Amino acid sequence: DSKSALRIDVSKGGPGSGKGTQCANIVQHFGYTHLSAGDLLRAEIKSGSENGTMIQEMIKEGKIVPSEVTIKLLQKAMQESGNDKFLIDGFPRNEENRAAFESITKIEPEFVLFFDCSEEEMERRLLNRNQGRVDDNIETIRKRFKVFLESSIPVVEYYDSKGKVRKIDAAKSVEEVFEAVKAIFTQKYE
Ligand code: UP5
Ligand code: MG
Repeated sequence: DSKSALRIDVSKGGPGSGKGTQCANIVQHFGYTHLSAGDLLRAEIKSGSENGTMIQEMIKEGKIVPSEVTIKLLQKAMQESGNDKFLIDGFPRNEENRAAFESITKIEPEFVLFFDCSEEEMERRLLNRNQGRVDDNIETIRKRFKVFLESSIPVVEYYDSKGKVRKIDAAKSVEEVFEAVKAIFTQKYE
């Protein structure tokens, strides 16, 4: 069916590992549509939707928003883009997210970029970001790290067992990390 013609890659990595920064670079070079689940959820809060308050509370606590909410936003953004190549950033965050997305959309990622970075460095980046995110305070950051280890790492392990994970050392400079990312995408298209 038409859905199986869609191709997605997934960008994973802890809070502040540089997913958003690198995805912005990737779309410019490789023609993907970048879908940040976190950005879509934050836009939903701003739009004043009925789910907004619930989403805001969950983000403040570093918790994972129910799958059906996030998946609906992703599907809508995919349809509206008119593209057939997507880079999904920061989703799926737990096994339930992953299974629900695959069963609803029938899409599996071609590969998964994993931005590997120490907590120390991620914490430094998040505390320096200064963009007014409600979750960029030390209390919420600690909760985000805990959820990442407990819920998101198992998703990376699942994809790794399928040979889909491409791990990148994300502790280097933005330029150096992008060189490593480019090598992966270039190989993919060869
Ligand atoms: N920076 C980037 N790269 C750098 C480098 N190489 N060297 C030095 N500095 C670097 O980068 C973070 C900061 O570091 C920036 O200031 C950047 O300039 C600098 P960024 O690219 O923004 O990192 P990213 O990994 O995207 O960090 P982000 O904070 O967005 O990650 P999270 O995974 O925490 O946030 P997200 O927006 O995905 O999710 C937020 C919340 O939404 C979640 O905690 C959760 O509550 C909710 N959510 C769901 O419930 N479900 C979802 O599916 C998705 C989100
Ligand atoms: Mg991000």
